[in-house]
Amino acid sequence: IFGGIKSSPGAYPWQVSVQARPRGSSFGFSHLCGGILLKSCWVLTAAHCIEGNYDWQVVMGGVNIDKKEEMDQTIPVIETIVHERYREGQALYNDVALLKLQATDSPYCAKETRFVKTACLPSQPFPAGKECVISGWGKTENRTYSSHLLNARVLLISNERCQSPQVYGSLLDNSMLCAGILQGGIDSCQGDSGGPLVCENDGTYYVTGVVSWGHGCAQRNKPGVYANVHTFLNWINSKIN
Ligand code: 4AZ
Repeated sequence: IFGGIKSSPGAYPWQVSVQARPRGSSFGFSHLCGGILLKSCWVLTAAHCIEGNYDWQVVMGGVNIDKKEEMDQTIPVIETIVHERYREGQALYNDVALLKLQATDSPYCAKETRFVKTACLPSQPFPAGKECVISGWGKTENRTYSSHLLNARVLLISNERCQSPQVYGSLLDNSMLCAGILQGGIDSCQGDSGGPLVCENDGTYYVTGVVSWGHGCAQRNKPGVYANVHTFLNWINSKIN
């Protein structure tokens, strides 16, 4: 996150760290992407995160990914589901995937605590200009990953504006959503991918976007691009219900 501030424990309780290690190896897991807890046993992330022959796990509850914290819950992933029409081209199309977690205390996987809670799926899209929040452990303006979970406020940008030639032109399709600050300075970045863009309404937070791509990070006229969760509701519900 560029232009962010440190998050307090429990402020973004749906945030997860998606971690990988080469399949079958005895290496430790390392943070690869963010993710979003939708249900006790389901995490939403970006499809481009789920590539290669890896074992996967998710860690949630804590704010520091470099040390073990009391509120951490670490859960193995038992199945990865990448969107059937995910495609990597000039842009990332249908960049969503679901991770099914291992039940620890059947039927529960993640246990709800002060530090771990699910985010809601939106029933309506939010309007352009709405102030929403991004969070993650990705690269910052110091060009290093952050060990502490950071967050930043960004504005939703209309697709009409984001499809203008000075911004992303025809790279943008309707399953994508832009958010940021067109002047630059505040954005998601590498390592935040798969993580949440959430918008609040009446005290409830709704997952509006999944960090997907952008040209660089926090550059003028190059806002972050997010998978537009509203357009994937049927896909998500068909997998998790
Ligand atoms: C990346 O490389 C990446 N500024 C993620 C988000 C953004 C750009 C790049 C958005 O994973």
